[in-house]
Amino acid sequence: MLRLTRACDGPILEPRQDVPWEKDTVFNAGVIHDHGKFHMLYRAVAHHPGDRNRSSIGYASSVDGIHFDRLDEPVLRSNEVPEETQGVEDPRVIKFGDTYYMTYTAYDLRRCQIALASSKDLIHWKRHGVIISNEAFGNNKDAALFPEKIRGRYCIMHRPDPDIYLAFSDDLHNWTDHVCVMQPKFEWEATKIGGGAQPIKTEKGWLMIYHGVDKQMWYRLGVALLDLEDPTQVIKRQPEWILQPEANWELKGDVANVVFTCGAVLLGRELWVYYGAADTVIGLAKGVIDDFLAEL
Ligand code: BMA
Repeated sequence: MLRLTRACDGPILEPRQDVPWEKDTVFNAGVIHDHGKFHMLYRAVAHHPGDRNRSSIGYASSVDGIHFDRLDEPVLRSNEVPEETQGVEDPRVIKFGDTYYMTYTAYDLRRCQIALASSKDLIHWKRHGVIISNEAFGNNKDAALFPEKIRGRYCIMHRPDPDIYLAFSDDLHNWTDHVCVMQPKFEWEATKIGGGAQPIKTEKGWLMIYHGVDKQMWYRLGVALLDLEDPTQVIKRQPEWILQPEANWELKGDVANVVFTCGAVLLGRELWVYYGAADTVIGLAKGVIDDFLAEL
């Protein structure tokens, strides 16, 4: 059975109390390894008494993947466009050519929708607006682009509650051929499942690390392998979770009992999975890709 191993005793990123927009929590980070560095886009929240939380997205970078340097200002703020009045959440990042693309949840209190932004340097982002609106699918979250075209088209995963869907596009804006690929199946994911890290290409298929929510609202991570040529086909899905809240900082925080990933990196044969813990801090867990491929 596959399990991830925690890389450190504690979180690798915690809120900076002296930085107003991220003074209370940092979590759910998209991560990409490029030009010899780890690049992290993370969700940050400052609590405002009497008001609802609003999330921003910050940028951090690191040479060793554990010690990150952060910017003083967020790279994407809430409330700059009507669809994002209540926040920008849960970024996932990939790169096509020389351009980085970030999918994230645009939240305006009434709706959660899938939005897209692009950047040449991971710091200056251009908004492309909502790309999967809630008109067709209701509240939607957990979108991640595949880092390569599939049979000539872009591919995205998204999560109309409670299932994981894939969709296809010629231009990253108009998405068609939506198909449900995974539904809740096991007890640890009985309430809902959703995409996690950006899909990772391996020789045997697309490795998908996703999250599952049980009836008690515990968030755990699971793993599945999707067909390389046709990722709507699930090759295998491990019945057991690969990471669950166990450490104190995963069990206690803004939202108790949560591990939630938006980004993973394949470094040689090691899989590095970054995850939000209790919606408050960021942790790192690792696995060996050969173990995953042998099992899946
Ligand atoms: C989900 C998302 C995540 C969050 C999780 C647990 O619906 O909003 O951002 O980590 O809930 O609160």
